[in-house]
Amino acid sequence: MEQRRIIEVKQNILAANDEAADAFRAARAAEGTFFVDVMASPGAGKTTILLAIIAELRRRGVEDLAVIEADLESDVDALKIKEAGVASVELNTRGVCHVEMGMVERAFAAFGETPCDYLFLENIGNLVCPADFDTGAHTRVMLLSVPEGWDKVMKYPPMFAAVDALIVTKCDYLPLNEDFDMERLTEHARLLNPALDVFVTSARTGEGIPALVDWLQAQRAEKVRA
Ligand SMILES: Nc1nc2c(ncn2[C@@H]2O[C@H](COP(=O)(O)OP(=O)(O)O)[C@@H](O)[C@H]2O)c(=O)[nH]1
Ligand SMILES: [Mg+2]
Repeated sequence: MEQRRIIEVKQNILAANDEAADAFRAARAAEGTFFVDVMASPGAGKTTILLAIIAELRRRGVEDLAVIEADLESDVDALKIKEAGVASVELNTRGVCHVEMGMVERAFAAFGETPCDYLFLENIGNLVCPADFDTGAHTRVMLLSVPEGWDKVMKYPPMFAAVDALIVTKCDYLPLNEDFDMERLTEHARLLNPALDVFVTSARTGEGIPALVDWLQAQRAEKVRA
């Protein structure tokens, strides 16, 4: 009896969140803002790859960029983004392990609701809880860094099933991590998510970043008013 009540409450919370997420997604699409949710474990390279993506977008003449930096605490990542000259809002969840719509709406309002071409969310470092919560993004991506090991696809399947793209990061470590099996990772991930796009990248060397940005630009063209 107790267990059933807990499940009902979770379903109600998720349903209300999904409704708000759909409204947010539609509003941003109508004003030309493409919203990308970036999820991964702590240290997988979220902030670093965001800075590499920002640099590549700028090389291509895209300047209107903004980042919501979610963390349990601290403004460390938000400051790194600001130092790169990009509008950034810090979203401290105060210990909550995921980001939900009320938080996204408040963070977005803090930008002054000026439309931009790309809005990124660096989600909480966590491969579990964020998979459940729609943040109103048009595209969801996850990172898996080479040092974490390819077998995380078997341990955290809901995250791999929830995203549009898997971005393998820190591929400059591949020569040191010979047991990282890219083929098995891709095979298992596509069993969970047949439509998954996979990118192999290094923010350190720049490998794979142009291909990833090509894909982001194509996603934007498909999902958002020009
Ligand atoms: N070798 C290497 N290190 C990286 C790469 N990307 C990030 N790092 C390092 O990994 C650590 C964590 O990166 P960070 O972007 O802060 O991860 P986050 O916690 O997911 O935002 C930092 O020391 C980065 O310099 C990469 O492509 N190659
Ligand atoms: Mg970070």
